[in-house]
Amino acid sequence: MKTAFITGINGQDGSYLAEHLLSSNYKVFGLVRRHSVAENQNYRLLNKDIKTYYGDMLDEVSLYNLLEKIKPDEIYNLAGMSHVRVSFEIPVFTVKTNGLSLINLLESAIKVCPKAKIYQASSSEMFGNSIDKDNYQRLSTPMIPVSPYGCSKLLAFHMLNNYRTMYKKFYCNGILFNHESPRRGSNFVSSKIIKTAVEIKLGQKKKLELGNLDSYRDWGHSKDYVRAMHLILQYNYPRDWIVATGNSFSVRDLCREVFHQLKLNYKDHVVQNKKFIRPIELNYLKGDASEIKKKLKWKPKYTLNTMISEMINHWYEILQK
Ligand code: G4F
Repeated sequence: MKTAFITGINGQDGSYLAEHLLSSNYKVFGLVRRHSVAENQNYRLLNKDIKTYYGDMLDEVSLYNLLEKIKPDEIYNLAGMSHVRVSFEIPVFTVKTNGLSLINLLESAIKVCPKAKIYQASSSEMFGNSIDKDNYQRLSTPMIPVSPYGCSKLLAFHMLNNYRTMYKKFYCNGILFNHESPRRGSNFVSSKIIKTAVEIKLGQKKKLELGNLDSYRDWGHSKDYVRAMHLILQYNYPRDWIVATGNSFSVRDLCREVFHQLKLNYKDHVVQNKKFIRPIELNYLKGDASEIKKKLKWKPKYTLNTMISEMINHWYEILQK
């Protein structure tokens, strides 16, 4: 029985990954930060076999002690400050939490569980507005981030690669494009649009306020992407991978589809509010995931439309109550 340690286990990806690994016969441990509202601590962790410990990516002592106690075979580093717009307001915290803290994890792992494989949650935000001539981003596309969040992730990306080479370790970056689900926080655009559209349908709200409607994203489903994380650590050798659907839609397209599924017209309800416009925008993301599809036989099960309907049903259930 293999043992996995997941940082950020109570997040969207961490919780799905924990369930996926349990179903693959792993023992699963996770790191959680203390939350002042006890009910919010583990609310995404539905399986009682998941064992969690308090800790913090910025507290190297907690990481060291936990890794020494658990001695995991695989570490998935999913913890972090994941909101791009918020990163403009708390840049130092973002860089410390997402970038510098990885060094705490790597240094501890090398000392107390030197054989552990490590997966690092890297992000398509690292590309910034770089785009290849064929409109895709891939491993060779220049990484020139346009947000503190993107910079923090790029620092971690390079750190992990350095440690992999220096110490000859099985450490891998998964460069994941946007991925959503019913467990997505409602301040990310997919959840915000779907939740508010359902509130409008139920007569609880009239308007949906958004920022830029003309940015494009490659949206997949978190459940599909956590399967990719696991496969990445099972490959013959350590390397970096792109995980994406290869399709790109604008925020406006997403609004159109969500409201259409609810038999509404987005034009009647969506208004722009400058508050949600970012100081710099990443305009277009479309990932070339051909390598992971070919070499790891990974394939998404969800389409954008099936994901939207699952999220609509989720918010209906909550909001009707
Ligand atoms: O849903 P978003 O906040 O996601 P964003 O910024 O693309 O970041 C997500 O994906 C990254 C991978 O590329 C991850 F690394 C990161 O952790 C996160 O998961 O915004 C998507 C788009 C942006 O262009 C934004 O400007 O939606 C636009 N948008 C328009 N109105 C809005 C809003 N975004 C949010 N959150 N809220 C709005 O009202």
